[in-house]
Amino acid sequence: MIRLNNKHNSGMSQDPAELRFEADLSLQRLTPRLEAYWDSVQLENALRHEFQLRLDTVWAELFQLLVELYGWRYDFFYHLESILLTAAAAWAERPETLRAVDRKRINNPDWFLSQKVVGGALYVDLFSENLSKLRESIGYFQQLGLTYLHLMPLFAVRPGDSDGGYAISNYRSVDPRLGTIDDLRQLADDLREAGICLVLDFVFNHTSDDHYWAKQAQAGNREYQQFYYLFPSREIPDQYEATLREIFPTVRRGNFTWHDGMQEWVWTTFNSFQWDLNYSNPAVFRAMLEEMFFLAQTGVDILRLDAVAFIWKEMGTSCENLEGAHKLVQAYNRLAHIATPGLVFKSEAIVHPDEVVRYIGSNKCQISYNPTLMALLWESLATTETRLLRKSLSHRHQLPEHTGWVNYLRCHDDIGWTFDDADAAALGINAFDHRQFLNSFYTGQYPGSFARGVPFQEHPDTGDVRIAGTLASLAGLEQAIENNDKVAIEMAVRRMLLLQGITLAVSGIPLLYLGEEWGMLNDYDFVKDPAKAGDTRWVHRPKMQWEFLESLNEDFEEGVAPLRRRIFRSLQQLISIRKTLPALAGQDMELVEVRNDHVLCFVRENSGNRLIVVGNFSSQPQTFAGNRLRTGGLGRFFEDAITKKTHATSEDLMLAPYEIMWLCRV
Ligand code: OTU
Repeated sequence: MIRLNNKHNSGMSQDPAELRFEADLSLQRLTPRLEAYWDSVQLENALRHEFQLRLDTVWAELFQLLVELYGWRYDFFYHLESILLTAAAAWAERPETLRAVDRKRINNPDWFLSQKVVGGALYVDLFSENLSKLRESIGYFQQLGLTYLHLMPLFAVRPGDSDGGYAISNYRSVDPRLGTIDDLRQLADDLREAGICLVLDFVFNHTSDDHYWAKQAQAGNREYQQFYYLFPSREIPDQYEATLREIFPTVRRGNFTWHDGMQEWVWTTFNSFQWDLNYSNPAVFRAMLEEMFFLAQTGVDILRLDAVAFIWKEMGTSCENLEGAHKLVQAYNRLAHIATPGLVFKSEAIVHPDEVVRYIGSNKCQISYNPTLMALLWESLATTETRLLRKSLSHRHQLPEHTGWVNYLRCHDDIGWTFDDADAAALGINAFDHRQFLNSFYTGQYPGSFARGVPFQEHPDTGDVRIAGTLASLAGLEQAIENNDKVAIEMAVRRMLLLQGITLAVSGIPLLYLGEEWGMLNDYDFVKDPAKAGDTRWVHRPKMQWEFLESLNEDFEEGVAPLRRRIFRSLQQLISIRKTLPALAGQDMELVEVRNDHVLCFVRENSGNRLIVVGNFSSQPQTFAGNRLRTGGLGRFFEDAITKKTHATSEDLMLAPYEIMWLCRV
């Protein structure tokens, strides 16, 4: 049945019926192995049965994916068996509290689309020093209204520069400066108790150069050398290089790093100390599956698939967004569905919008960052117009069932202008020139710009650049405070709240980058730390200023305290209002045409509830005829859920500079 074959032609048939037959047969062959494993761990029958039900539903799909990825290998069935037994072990070892979560989520796969879900992201060390101190902040997260917490990578890392934790030397131990695995488990439990789910990164494109596997490779161990992409001469790297992009061109030109000890070129897409894993080797797939399950068992609810676009490589391609990458994600998803079914994947693919959506699906990544919305919100602020934003939303926002966007304004990374050139061209906008303008605007060079951004990874040849900076600094607060300009401060705060008001109301999960709630500014001191100085993204990763929180309940009216208080209170209020509005749950969202290019208007609908969002992206008041909102179906009178003011469709609707309204039927 299995024909001997080569890499380009898997041993198994592509004919669906025959493949199905092969899948059934292989499962039959593996069943005694599975039974023997269950017996060895004395797993009770009910649990075996639950696993089996899920296995039966996804096996054919999983089998096909693995055949397509690895079916050409002589040892395919050995790997298939070990992958299945890895999943079985994960289910057998799954803590009962997590199995309970699994069962709830199987019955409610849309749980993350509730309007009650609101996310936040932070660095443990910068926010609260360590994990045990972070537990003391659970009350703070609740006060703000968070129900989803993304902790930036907190695992053991190489000394010195570790790319903010993204160069992991051991996925099973926490960075000793932050705590232990037990602290992490304890935190996950406490968060769950508090109704907050835990999000951690699955950094699976690369390991640190001091990970055990990398060290073994350096010591000459052939088995582990095959975990990475190593080349003795420039010949092959040069051939790949011909079609590769450079992601961190100021770190090193090209995608390969020479290793003196091994006398080999190592594939390093990001920093030179981040070694790309070789997923064409099924041993890597299985090894990382084990690491994934280990993370899941600590109580992680959502795994952020870091740098997912890069995990599969093929000569002559960009080695980004390849079919192989999609198959790997899908195979991991199916295995998680069998063994840790409550676990949700979040895609981190900051790539062209057509490619971003391809990672999203209930059998791939259920949720995904929305880099296009993020970039276009900033674009709208710079141009004061919402044309490109609306163009993009009109045909790009709708997602498949049981999936959702993660909508954010800032994160720990840079801003890249990832809109579609054709969307821009359709509006008469030249994409190249427009990106130049946006870069000039957000680095504060463009005349009249309010922004204080910093360039990141300027490409020496193409001049291409991305933007670093905090929400507040990019929205004008830094400049305004420096100039002690009250009007400019007011405008900056309004811009921030306008953007927050949009991400809290479009369909999906809103995700704050903590610090935003206080309007924290750029921190230029990162250059003093040699491990950070070379990476300008640190400018927007400031240390939490707890004195802001202390000033929350004091009532002095001088200095910056009242301003910080206002920013915090306003955001906190928007979040709590969001949670009361069932129209903001689910996926339904439609643009409303109001014939004013400075305005964004859309309607949200969910089980009979409706809400219209209107936002003014200009520094001037804007007006449009109220009856334009009738298509939104609100009736003749409606109320702004934020200010509680009523309006009538028979009158003009007046929006103050940067004003946002959430309009509901009265
Ligand atoms: C991710 O981002 C992380 O978010 C970064 O913090 C890491 O440095 C990096 O991976 C390596 O682990 O290049 O500038 O096109 O934009 O995956 C950020 C996708 C990054 C990349 C994205 C990557």
